Amino acid sequence: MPENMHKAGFVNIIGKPNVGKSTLMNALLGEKLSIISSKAQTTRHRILGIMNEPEYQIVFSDTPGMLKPKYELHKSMMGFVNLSLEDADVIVFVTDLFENDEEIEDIIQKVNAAGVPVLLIINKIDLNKEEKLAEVTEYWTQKIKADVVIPISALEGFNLQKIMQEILDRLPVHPPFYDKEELSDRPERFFASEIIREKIFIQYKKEIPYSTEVRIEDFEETDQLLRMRALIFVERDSQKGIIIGDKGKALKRVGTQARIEMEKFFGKKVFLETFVKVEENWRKNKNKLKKFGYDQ
Ligand code: GDP
Ligand code: K
Ligand code: MG
Repeated sequence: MPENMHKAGFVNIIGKPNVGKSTLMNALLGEKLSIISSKAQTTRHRILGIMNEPEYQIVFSDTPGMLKPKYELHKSMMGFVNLSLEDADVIVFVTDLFENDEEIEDIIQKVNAAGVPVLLIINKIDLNKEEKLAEVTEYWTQKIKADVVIPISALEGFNLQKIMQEILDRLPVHPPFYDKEELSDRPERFFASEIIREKIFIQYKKEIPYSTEVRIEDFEETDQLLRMRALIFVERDSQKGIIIGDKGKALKRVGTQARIEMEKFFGKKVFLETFVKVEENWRKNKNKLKKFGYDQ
């Protein structure tokens, strides 16, 4: 194809916590890049997922759910959301059948003022096929100035082709932004730490997932094997015991589940060691956040 016909752009997925943003990005890419759990605030970073075809390159971003910041980590998370409003060529605003605009009125204003096309996605229609959709569509079309409204099920893959078509129709003619082999801008060790965080989000209750951060050290790769040490940081000494669990069983389960998923993701054997450390109140401390890569 002629080079001056190639399309490329940034398609940024935003919305409230738990509406299915990460599930949608993974489903569009056919690749699990973003971690998913039933708990709000699972996604903490902006995560790029790059879709490469001969004729186009779509750079998707998954973002943390929009919320009113309650501590420093939230501020950094909302920084990622705001940034993604600034560089978008297309905004994919996701909601579901149950959400309202509480707490996000000002971000909605920014979405409407962004000056780029907005696709309004109503997710989870597998949960309630017909009845609620008209009412929810009516509600959101009054809030969001959208080009088009698309009801979908990210979980069941319903109407994803429609999203792709609407994106491609609006994608600018532009050379690729990234190497066309790239799937993301993140190093492998980032995905390793995210996989561990997902298992922690799924396994532990209350404050534990929110108080936890994961760092990967000594990441070594050979043809057959990936070897790494994971440091799991918690905010207080008492949380350390909870993470480790009786006779170390809880931590062992996290390690095993993470290893199995990493072996699928990286396509090779993984040797994973886990250590738990206390980093007091890291979520509220700017310098500690910076150290963990939240420098937004
Ligand atoms: P995010 O916080 O917006 O990124 O949402 P996630 O992708 O982490 O999903 C939050 C929860 O909603 C998870 O339990 C998903 O399995 C679930 N979910 C996502 N999409 C759908 C959907 O289309 N239908 C149903 N029933 N559940 C979904
Ligand atoms: K979630
Ligand atoms: Mg998410």
